[in-house]
Amino acid sequence: MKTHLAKLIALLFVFGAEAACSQTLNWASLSGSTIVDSKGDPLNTTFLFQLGTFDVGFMPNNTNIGQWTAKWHVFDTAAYSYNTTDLGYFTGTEDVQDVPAYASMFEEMKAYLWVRNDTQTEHFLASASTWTFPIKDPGCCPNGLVTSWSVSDLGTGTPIWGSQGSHDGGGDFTSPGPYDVQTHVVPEAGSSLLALIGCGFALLRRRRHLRILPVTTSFLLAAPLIVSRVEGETINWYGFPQKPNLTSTGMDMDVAFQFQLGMFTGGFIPTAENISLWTAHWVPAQTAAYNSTTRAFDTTLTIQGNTAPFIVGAKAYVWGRSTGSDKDEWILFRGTGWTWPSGATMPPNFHEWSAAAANEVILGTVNSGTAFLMKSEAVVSYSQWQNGLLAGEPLNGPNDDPDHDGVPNLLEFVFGTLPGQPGTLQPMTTSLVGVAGQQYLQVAIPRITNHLATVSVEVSDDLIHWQPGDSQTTEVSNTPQALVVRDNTATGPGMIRRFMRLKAVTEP
Ligand SMILES: [Ca+2]
Ligand SMILES: [Ca+2]
Repeated sequence: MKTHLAKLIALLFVFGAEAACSQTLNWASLSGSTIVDSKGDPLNTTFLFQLGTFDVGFMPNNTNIGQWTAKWHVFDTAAYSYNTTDLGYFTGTEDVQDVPAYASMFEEMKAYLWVRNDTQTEHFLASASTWTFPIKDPGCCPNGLVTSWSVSDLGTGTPIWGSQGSHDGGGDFTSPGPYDVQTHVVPEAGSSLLALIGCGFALLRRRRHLRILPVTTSFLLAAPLIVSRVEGETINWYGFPQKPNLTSTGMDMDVAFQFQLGMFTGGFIPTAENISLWTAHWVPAQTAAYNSTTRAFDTTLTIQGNTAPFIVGAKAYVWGRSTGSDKDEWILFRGTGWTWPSGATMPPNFHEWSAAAANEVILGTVNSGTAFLMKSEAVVSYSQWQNGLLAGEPLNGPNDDPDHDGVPNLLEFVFGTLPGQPGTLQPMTTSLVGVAGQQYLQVAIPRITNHLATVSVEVSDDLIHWQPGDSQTTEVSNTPQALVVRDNTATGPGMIRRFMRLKAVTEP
């Protein structure tokens, strides 16, 4: 009976889960732009490039710069790159469908590009006449059309702060351009005023002074962000720059890394064995760029409401990711106390969520007493695997079998075998197990957990009608070694026959 059942394990190959609808906004400078500060020096990595908008009715100008931070809503933070050959450029991509509170906060609002350093002494703020955040349409754009905004859209417009081309906006500068983007400094009088406002908050931020080096008095310029806000909670989430942060191969994390604070929807519990399902369940609240110089990410989120899934008490996670040509790098962690606060608490609280305090690490390594703080793990998509092991091979589709060993590429991917070298599939162990006096068919599937494919089991009693889902099968265990699934319908001598098949699904 066992042998018979084993032979009847069928394989079902399904490819190309329906493309999710997306409404993507790409915003960038041109490659090779001259992006400089008020002295004409290239911007360093302490500068933040953000696309966002301000509170309804607030018009930023050069007299109210002290209120900008409190009124600002971040749509997306860009990665910035600079080297002497290519000069500088920044680029950001965000799907409006993925931004929490998009409809209430951004829809039909004027979009601004705000460039500033971490001490808030240098700013560039501008908007082009065409930059209006689109209306969110959940059914929009299955063909993946992208809206692109560029610094060149600014045309002959004058920035609110800083300069572009020959157009000089607010603020002081010592090195006239023209440059593509130039930040300007806050004039002396304004700096004094901001520092004064900031003093009241110095105590609350004291711990931050301990971990950010070097400490300068100009840091106080950032404080109005908190002081002028009277409603809502604030979460400062960061990776403390004590130690190196490494990738799976032991390299330093670089600027391609991006960290998000967010949560998983629908009761989904992420594990290292279900990583292929994370993206579909993930809702980010905020994105932070990784600074490879300070080896840190550090940003602050203001909570002013509790729109689902960001309800009070929901578990928050930090997910760090980097995309490469042959593999991605992921790390996912949280602290036990990182639960979403109420946006209506008075007086507002201030939360510090540090990677160094993370004690629930789902993928990668964090704070394990080693010489590094964080270490990510490699994650491989089908297309990355295809580009590596099937380069130049025309039969590279998921159902193709270029090595004629009877194992289609998708299953070679799932089980980690070589698609260009004939071999056999990893054996799937089937057995009959006894539960409460009944016998049930069970299978152990030794799939590769860091390959982004979803593996599931369907059952049948006639090999014609197949039934999927939790009501039909029970996941006995899901470990790095194997996914073990048991049929929910009893079988055995004299009873109905039962069959199982494996279904593998992957994104292109
Ligand atoms: Ca094959
Ligand atoms: Ca093979």
